[in-house]
Amino acid sequence: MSKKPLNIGMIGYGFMGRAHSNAYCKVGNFFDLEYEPILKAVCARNEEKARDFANNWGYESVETDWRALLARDDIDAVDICTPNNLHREIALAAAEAGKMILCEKPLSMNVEEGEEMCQAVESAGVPNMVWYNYRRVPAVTLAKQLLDEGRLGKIFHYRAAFLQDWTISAELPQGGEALWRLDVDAAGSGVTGDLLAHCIDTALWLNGSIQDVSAMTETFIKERVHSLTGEVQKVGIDDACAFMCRFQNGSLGTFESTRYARGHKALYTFEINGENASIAWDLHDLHRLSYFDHSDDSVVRGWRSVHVTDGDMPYMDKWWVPGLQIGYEHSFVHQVADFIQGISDGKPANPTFRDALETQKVCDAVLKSAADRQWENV
Ligand code: SOE
Repeated sequence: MSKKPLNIGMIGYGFMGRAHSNAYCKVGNFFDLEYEPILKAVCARNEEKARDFANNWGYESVETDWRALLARDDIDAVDICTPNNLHREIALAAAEAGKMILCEKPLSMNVEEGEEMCQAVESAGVPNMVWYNYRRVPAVTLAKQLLDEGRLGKIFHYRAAFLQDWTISAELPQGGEALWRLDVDAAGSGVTGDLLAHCIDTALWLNGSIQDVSAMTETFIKERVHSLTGEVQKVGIDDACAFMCRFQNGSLGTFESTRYARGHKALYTFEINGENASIAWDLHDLHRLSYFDHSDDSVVRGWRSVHVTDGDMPYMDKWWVPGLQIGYEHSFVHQVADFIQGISDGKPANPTFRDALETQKVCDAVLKSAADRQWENV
């Protein structure tokens, strides 16, 4: 069956631009879908770099102004891979132009912007999704299935951490192409929006709404040279953040994130403890799900390490043969596949902008709680 084209216009070409482009290239080879992504155009201010990116990934054309990209009739879906401070403006214009939108996480700089973005895509009626990719790691999707089947029983605890160590040096500048995540004007926040947002998105999906939070943040290095101005400027982002919370289902949550955990490059972990069973997952071993079932015979009871590679496990029938694992990049392929399937079914793939706004609300409450040193309702 010949597939219908889904013409993609990518804005930005950083690390996420690569991850998403790879997903568009691969999805049609592994998933049987009605639409095939076509890499129509990549857009970035630096034309030479955009052209190199286009040549490497096979984009047909290059734009240097995102408004020109949005004005094109041959673009169906816009992928926003820019720093966070551009998400809102581009998304509003893309919705007005009637384009489908795939937006990099976090949705926005804050809840107000996020609300506007939700209203824009909903009144335009355009399919929309935010790239919280870890939902589509098969072991994480399996955790969701086990929870939905009620295997854990009543949930008591949810704990998650996302640890990195790449900003420990005081010599590291802030701002500019590679380091915008350190610049509050471009990023909105530090680890809260960049890393904890992933943990919060997964938690809301697996364990339901969060009621209230009590948080602390720290900025360990108070001033850094700005890459663009060359001047020493105050650092406005949070370098580390920890918070506790109550979920609507009565369970307690503890979350921690930092870029100052020497030895950890990208250690995302979560553990859920229920009345009957517990689940744990670790990004460094992403194809495994740890599972403890209290109903096992006591003589063999213990933590199992489930190798999530069999054909009856989420997404795994699309890949190799049982026992052969997949990796980080596949979570993006799965997300594109679900997005395309959602277009065919008329059922939006999650997380939509509206779903991602819930994560934004928790992030804003966390930052406010830390600033005010008190519990904050979400
Ligand atoms: C930051 O280093 C980062 O690349 C995040 O921006 C991503 O969202 C996360 O998945 C990995 O770490």
